[in-house]
Amino acid sequence: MTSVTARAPGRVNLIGDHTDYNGGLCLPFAIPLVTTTLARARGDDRLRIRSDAYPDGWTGRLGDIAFDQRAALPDWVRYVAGVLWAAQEDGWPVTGLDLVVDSDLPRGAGLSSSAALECSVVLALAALVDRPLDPGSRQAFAGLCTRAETEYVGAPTGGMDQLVSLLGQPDHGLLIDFADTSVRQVPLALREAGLTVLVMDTGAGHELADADGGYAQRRKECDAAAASLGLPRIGLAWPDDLSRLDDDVHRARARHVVSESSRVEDVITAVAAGDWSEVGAILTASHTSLKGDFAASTPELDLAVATAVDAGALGARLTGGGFGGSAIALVAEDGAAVVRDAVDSAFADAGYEQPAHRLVLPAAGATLTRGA
Ligand code: GAF
Repeated sequence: MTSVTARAPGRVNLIGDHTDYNGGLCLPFAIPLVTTTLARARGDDRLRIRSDAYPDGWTGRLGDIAFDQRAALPDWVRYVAGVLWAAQEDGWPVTGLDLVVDSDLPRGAGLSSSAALECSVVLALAALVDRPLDPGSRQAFAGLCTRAETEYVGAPTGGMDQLVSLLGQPDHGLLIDFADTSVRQVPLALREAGLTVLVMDTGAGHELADADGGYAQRRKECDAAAASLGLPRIGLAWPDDLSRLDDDVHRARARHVVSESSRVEDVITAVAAGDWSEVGAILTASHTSLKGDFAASTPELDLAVATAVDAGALGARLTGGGFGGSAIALVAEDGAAVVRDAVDSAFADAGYEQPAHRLVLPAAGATLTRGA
């Protein structure tokens, strides 16, 4: 029986956080840590899902993943089942499947393990049902995965992670404009510039699917700010609209979103000019905005960012949703160890758990292999 293996990466967001669901700009890149799904079509309606990376495999029938049955599934299986559900909704001929999932992405680290899981499943499924796998199709698959996450799992996320997992390219960032969901590959010649990105996982897990959590609350605040201005999404506001927001909190959230999209544009300009010091300064300004106006940081993330910059990083910021997870620092290859050691010492002095560090460069998006 035909089997396929799909590998989908996690991501680092270089800049542009909490802009996707607000209709703004972001510039993430895929990283060389992946989730792998080995998939085989069955001749019946049984689903067998298992993993060494996740607890509690699950076996059932296609009927058991119906929308109103989803609460009975183990947490991580909902991300897999959500993709199968969304594919069925889109008219894909989904049959019974055997799925084996593995992953080297840490969960809760803000590196998009959920999107990598969804994207590995959707790519494997697409191959099994003979869908084309070109970039345009992949963009549609990202939308399908986002619906799985927002509607089936109930995590009110915005779509950046799925797009970059499916469309990322080595040595490129993916500029995404969520005003119209258009994408453009942006060369990021970090290697040639002798630079690399240090990911500092603070170990403080974040949970985007929590309906009462910070991420969901910020999304509501942004929606309320947009509604006050009569806009569909706050990322579509002009800077001079912000003074019309009477609510201080809404004005601060909106100021972050609008200024963050400008910072993405400024980073694109600085990258094109090869001005990496300027890129670093903009990353640090992004963190200040995420910490202050958006209140999405934590003491651990702030310490990682401040220490990295003091120790010679060109710039640093939290990456992804915040409220825990990881920060990134733009560092010279030969200065990375100094930055890492400084962050470790600062965490030890503060009594925080030691962060996990990784050096990453923009890597390939999801790939597919036919046969086991
Ligand atoms: C998380 C979400 F999944 C993304 O959609 C995005 O909103 C990000 O947080 C913040 O930029 O990764």
